[in-house]
Amino acid sequence: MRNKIEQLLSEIEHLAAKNKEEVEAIRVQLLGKKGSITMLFEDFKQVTAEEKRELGQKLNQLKVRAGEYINRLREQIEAQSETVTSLDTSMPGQPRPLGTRHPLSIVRNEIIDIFKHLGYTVAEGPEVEDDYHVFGALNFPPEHPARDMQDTFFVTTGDNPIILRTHTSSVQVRAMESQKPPIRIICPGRVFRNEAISARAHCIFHQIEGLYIDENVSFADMKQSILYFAREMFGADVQTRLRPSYFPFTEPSGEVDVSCNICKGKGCNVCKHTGWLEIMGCGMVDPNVLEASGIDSKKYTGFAFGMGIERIAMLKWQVKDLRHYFENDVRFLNQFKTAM
Ligand code: 2NM
Repeated sequence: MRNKIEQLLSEIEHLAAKNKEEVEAIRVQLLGKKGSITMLFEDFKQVTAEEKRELGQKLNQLKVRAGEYINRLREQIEAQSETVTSLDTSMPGQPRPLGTRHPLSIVRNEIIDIFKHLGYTVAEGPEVEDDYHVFGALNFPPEHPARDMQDTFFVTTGDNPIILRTHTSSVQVRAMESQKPPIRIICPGRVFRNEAISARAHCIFHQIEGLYIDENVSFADMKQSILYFAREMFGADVQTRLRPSYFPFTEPSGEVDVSCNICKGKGCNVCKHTGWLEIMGCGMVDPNVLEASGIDSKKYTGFAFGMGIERIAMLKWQVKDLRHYFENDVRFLNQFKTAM
């Protein structure tokens, strides 16, 4: 009898049924009037007194377990048939909330698209770089303040320390090292500067830099490319102006302003009553930079430019605080649903 109980206990673990009828058949087979467990209770009457206690416990356990298994099978089958019979194909679908593209991605894509029409291709490179590709190859003198710990995040120290790139020009250096002119690339990416976080500064931000090198590339070519970009980005009636500036890697260098699209040049808070908004820096690539990367500066000239994506997006949508871009508050992000 003990063996019979053990055998049934292990058998019920493997019980399976495809429908209600099969569950009922299993119930009858085990617990029905002539079921195998019911019959065991009959046999139990003949058990000797000293075995009664142990076998009685075992037998009750078997009965309870069998009941539980049968109930579980029945529930499974009912759950299956419920989902099938309650399927109403005429019901409207469950609305799934759509995500939004991040405003910085929207602006980045827009800028890339504009320059693609001028024949630029996208180039990317490492965010963790060596000092040489971020500063050395770009004509930064050894004591330049941008190399300072205050501005740059260091990963290692030493001769050619590993740092986080402070601009995407390092991608352009790598392109100049590995490609022959003509080179026409646009480099979007994250850059890192050791700044205190505020409404106007963040330690991580996004840049797009462009580079065009070929024979006879002129300052006029640069001006016209930038004007084309400004008109595509801010509208056909935008005005641009170029102010002289200084960067180690370009000579001459300039800063580009567009007419304020909020006050139309009359003067307002956003343009600080100047009527102009700065959008980028630019310049003719310094011959030292070309030569450092193995490009013959007697044969080739080029121009480069760089802009902050956060800044362009701020101008486009009048975003007042940089920190919105990094906090991922859906109340902010949802405002750009229609802009993608
Ligand atoms: C800027 C402004 C002016 C620039 C220069 C180069 C390179 F690699 F060709 F030398 N890349 N980007 C550049 C020039 C960037 O950003 C404000």
